[in-house]
Parts: sequence; C-alpha cells; structure tokens
Amino acid sequence: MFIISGCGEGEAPSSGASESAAPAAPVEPELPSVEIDFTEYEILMDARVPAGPVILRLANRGFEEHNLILVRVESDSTVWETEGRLNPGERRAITFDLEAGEYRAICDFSGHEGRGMVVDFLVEEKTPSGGADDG
Ligand SMILES: [Cu+2]
Repeated sequence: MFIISGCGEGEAPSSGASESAAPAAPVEPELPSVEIDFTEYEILMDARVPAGPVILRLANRGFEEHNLILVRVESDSTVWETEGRLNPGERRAITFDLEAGEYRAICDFSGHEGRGMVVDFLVEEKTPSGGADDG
C-alpha cells in the first residue's frame, strides 16, 4: 500500500533565460544549511560542517522511521537528538549551534546503527574567505 504525498515541493521549471550575469546576493546572511538524509540503512550528509549556527535539514527518504542522535566524539556525549522519530517522507529543519570538533551522527532506532546508520563528521571553524591555509 502506498501513501501518495501531495506536497508540491519540486524543482522549479526552468523556463526563460537561465544565464544571468551574476547571481543575486541574498539580502540577509543566511545560515549555512546541512542536509542530512536517512535511507535504509545509511545517514547521508557532508563529512565537514561549518561551526556555529547551522540549519540541519533532516529528510527521511526511506520507508522506515528513523531518528538522529548527535554525539560529540571527544567526550562521547550526546549533544542533541530528535524528538521522537521521523516518519517516512518527513522533513525537519532545526537550527543548531555546533562547536568545532568531531561528531558522530547515529540512528539508533531498531538496530539501525548496527546496519550502517552511523557516520562521523567534522565541524570546522569558519575560515576567513580567501584565507590561506598556513600550517
Ligand atoms: Cu534508522
């Protein structure tokens, strides 16, 4: 049995000229967003995330429920977890202030962690734009 979602969140149709001279700069500085997708049985996200306030965009693209626990690796402490589980197809956007360090993202629902739903990622301090990487 299938559940057809009626929400029309699709790509905008590309009509008209797509080659503009320069992309319009956003008026307000937007927070960087990190997309975190859940499937069976993987957590898909970037391995590097900027420190500071970010928007975590969670999307359950699987057919089972999933949750998310963020663990700080250095201290082995849970810094955040979802309230309840995400239903299949559910999306959530959470603003979160991340300190630099090593983190682990885990879905611990129903043994999913053991099936592969665990991923490490690095939260890095923002570097000034154009800054050289002097060791
Ligand atoms: Cu899961």
